[in-house]
Amino acid sequence: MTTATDCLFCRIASGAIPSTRVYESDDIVAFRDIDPKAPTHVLVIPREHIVSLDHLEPRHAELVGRMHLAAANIARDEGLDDGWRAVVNVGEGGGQTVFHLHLHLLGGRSLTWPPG
Ligand code: DGP
Repeated sequence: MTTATDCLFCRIASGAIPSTRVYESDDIVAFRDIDPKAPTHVLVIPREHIVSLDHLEPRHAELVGRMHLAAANIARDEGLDDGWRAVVNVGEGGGQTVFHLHLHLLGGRSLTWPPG
């Protein structure tokens, strides 16, 4: 697994920085966002240091699928029966501030479209 010692989310994945985990597996960790934008706001990340969707390689296809399956299972566990949203910000212009791939799972309130 690739890790970056100076990457915040690598350090959360390893447990060096505490977080409120809701799910983990061999290759994925999910934890609550520190600054939630909805009653449920969970970040689903790969343990591997991948900078963004722009940095995916073909070998990551199943991993990205498993990240979405994890999000759907967490949404079910959180009781988000009315719907929820999965968002991935890509690059500074896309609103990305932490450069380790993460899927935002948002739910528990009415979500408008389009996002800002
Ligand atoms: P983005 O803007 O898409 O890169 O989202 C980064 C998210 O990461 C943002 O919603 C806040 C969250 N975040 C930043 N630092 C921490 C942290 O130390 N712990 C947790 N749990 N979340 C963090």
